[in-house]
Amino acid sequence: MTSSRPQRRSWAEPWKVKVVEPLTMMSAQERQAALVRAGYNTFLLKSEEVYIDLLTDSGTSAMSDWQWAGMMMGDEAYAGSKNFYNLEAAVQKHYGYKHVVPTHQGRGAENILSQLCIKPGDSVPGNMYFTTTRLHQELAGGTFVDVVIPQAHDPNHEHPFKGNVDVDALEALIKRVGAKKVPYVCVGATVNMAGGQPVSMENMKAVRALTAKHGVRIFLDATRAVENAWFIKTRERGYADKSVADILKEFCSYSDGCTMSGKKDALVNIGGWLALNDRDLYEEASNLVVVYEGLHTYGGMAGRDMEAMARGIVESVQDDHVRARIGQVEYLGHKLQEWGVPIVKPIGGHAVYLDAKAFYPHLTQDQFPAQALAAYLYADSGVRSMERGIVSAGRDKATGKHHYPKLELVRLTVPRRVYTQAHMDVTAESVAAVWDQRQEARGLKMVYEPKYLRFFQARFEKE
Ligand code: P70
Repeated sequence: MTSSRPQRRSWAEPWKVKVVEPLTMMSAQERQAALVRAGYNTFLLKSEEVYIDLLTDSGTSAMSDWQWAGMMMGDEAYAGSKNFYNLEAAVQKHYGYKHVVPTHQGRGAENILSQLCIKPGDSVPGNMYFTTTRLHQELAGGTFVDVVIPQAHDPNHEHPFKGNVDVDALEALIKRVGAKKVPYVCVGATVNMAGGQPVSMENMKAVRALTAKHGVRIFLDATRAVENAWFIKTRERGYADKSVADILKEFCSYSDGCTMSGKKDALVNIGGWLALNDRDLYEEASNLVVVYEGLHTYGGMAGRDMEAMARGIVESVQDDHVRARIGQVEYLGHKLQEWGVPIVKPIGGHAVYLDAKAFYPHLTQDQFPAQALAAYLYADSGVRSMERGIVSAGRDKATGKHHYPKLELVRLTVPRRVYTQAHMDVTAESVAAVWDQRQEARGLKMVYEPKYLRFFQARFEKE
């Protein structure tokens, strides 16, 4: 055996390609013009202007032939579609909750949960903020309180469960404001803004034990809970021989319900749900859903969308699927790590996060280093990524000043079952080229700032 032969057996995707979608490639000059037109905001690029689209894993996954076949089985009845009952059964079986309210996507569920549970003056603890989740909490009159462990804010810390809740900080909050002012704890698994970092089963149990003592509920943001289950399987003692499906169900059992964006783990282009164990709360939710989403048996989705999601859930909890999905993200991350490119460690479940502060130490956070890095990467190769730093963090609702998050990141988000290893190679090589040019990088200034979730539509110019 030659010494260069790797001592391992590789995994490969448990599927083969049946349909392809051609990509467009523009010249460097055309990309530069597109960037200026888009105000240096990757959200404002046209998808035709993008070569490899790593903006998000949300709604961008490829569906299987079984899901597409399910689309043909859409029962588009206004009320009581059979696809709803299939979806409800899939959520009950794999997530274990009693009641299911369908919504058009995750934020629809967040809106309903926030309106039902949060009163003005409440505090809502969570393991790091998520943009839409926090906004709905604030619009309902609540204040988000970050109770993630401090290691989550350090891109170099190798804690295996960086998404964990700081149980002492949570207890201190409950004691300080009183349990009546804490409507629920929102646990995100995995934690998107920390770099796709997981929560351990042990931590979830500890949060459950603490909140049970105080009569406080737990609602999970289950958007990437399947990927979280994979990390429990591979990193936590006692879970190596359990299936992702069993781990997911145990994890969810320590919560009272969940909000869900089906556009991620559940392998669909649109859809979500709110799941609840409490019958009374469910009745209120299924009443409120008709105001914002649609009847409680479709919630903004077509019957065919619900069928695709019901089938997507079944596929999503297969060990082989999750192994290949996270394996691809790790492939990209390891490559960058080997080349000395600063990324968030450990590598997350759905994305590799570039550390823009380490790329551009000569820029202050007010010069939007992550926004600039995403623009340089697009200019280099047409790879589209997303800013996850000061622009995403927005402004403090009381003072109106910028939040200054410790993490100033660019997210390379990998859609599920869409790109090949060669696409990952091209991406890594482009990131490395931008890394080599880091000293010449210039910052940006914001010239248009929308009021809500500014990162989606803000515009920038070169300084
Ligand atoms: C992303 C997407 C959506 C999301 C999430 C978590 C942990 C809830 C939601 C909302 C899309 C996105 C959303 C806001 C800003 C940027 C991107 N995340 N919880 O790309 O679900 O989009 O279905 O309403 O990650 O990370 P939905």
